[in-house]
Amino acid sequence: MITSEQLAFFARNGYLQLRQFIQPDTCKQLIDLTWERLPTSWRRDDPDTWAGVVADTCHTGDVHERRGHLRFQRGNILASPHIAETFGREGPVGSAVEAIIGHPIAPMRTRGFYVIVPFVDRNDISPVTRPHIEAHAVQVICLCYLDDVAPGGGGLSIWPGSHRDVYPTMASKLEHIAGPSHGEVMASWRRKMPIELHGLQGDVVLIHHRLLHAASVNSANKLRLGFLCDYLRNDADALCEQSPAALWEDWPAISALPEVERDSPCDISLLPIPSDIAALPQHHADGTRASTARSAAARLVRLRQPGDYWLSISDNPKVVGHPILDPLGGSLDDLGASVYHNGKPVASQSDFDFVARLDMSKGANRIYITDVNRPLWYRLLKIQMPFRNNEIVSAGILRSGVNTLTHDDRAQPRVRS
Ligand SMILES: O=C(O)CCC(=O)C(=O)O
Repeated sequence: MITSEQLAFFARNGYLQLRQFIQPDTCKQLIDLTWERLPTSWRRDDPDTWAGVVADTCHTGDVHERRGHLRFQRGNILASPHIAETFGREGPVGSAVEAIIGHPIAPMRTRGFYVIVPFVDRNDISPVTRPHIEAHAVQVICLCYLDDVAPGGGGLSIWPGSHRDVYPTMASKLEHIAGPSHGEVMASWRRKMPIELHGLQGDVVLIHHRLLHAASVNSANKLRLGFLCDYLRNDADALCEQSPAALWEDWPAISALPEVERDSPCDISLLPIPSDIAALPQHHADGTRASTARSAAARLVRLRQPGDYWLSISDNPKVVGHPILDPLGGSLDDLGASVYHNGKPVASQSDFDFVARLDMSKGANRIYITDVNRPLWYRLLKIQMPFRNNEIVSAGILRSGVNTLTHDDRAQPRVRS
């Protein structure tokens, strides 16, 4: 079902757009599921109602301060039979991904409904969103357009060809661990204008995991309605621990293409971002919570390394059983706790929860958590790959007053109040 021309296009450019690949009925069902998550005051036929403060999975904030980007990643999305049938391993999208990779895939991971609300009259904000690669392990990312996406209407921004430069800058094949040249390579691609993939209802955009991409700004008069999911090979855990070498080493279907098809230059050459656009901010500086939980999590991703110890303190009890470093709770300012490691104060590296790397000394380490005046939970994580299986070395509730956590390499930490 995937032709060798399509494989070669993916190899050169890092993406493939399968036009009208998903049935309109399925798209309509998924649109209905999206609307179940949008504010009840919003009306499908009235763009004037698409404004104000919205709570999505990432945080609660004014929709325009978030460049119109909303993500709904929880709830009954996984249970929807339309999603499993269409995007699951045996469905048309899962099969297309397996054909591109050329190796059995693991069960698909649903990311959820990604909505981009029209963002008008904001000429003082950059129309180009900063590109990224994912913070989590993934090999192929899928974005399905649930409705038509006109040019300028919130189509995915991509930097074709960037996968070839970015892949070798990583220290893991799949996890986000940056190697020494990563920052410089990212900076040079960030200076280029992306292209935007507009499309029709049912189009499926598949991208290589190291292709730079971004959610664009929607300047049309309708919502950009999308569904996102991720694919990995069934042996992804082992790949996470390996360092990248040749670009197509884990893509047997692409490796098997004749070199001339696989390795020809990218079809599109990108222009530099004009200086007047490059000078514009991504958000309004005032009134904008630039540090959303999502960007806090993205910052932590760039800092964690296998073997590190990280301490989190949160007002969300879920932190106790959660092996991923992301903050889960509220703003750091509201927590009120202070932390000392071997007598020295420790600052949080996130604006949400208290999250900090502890440079453990050999032998006994003492961590004091003081000024606890409300229910708070802590966890000490040891980072290991795959990152979703980080070791929870110790976790529990903190008592009011002073808590002492001890840790050394030979013993499990203990907490006393
Ligand atoms: O919604 C979109 O168009 C893209 C979302 C995206 O880039 C991402 O979350 O990785």
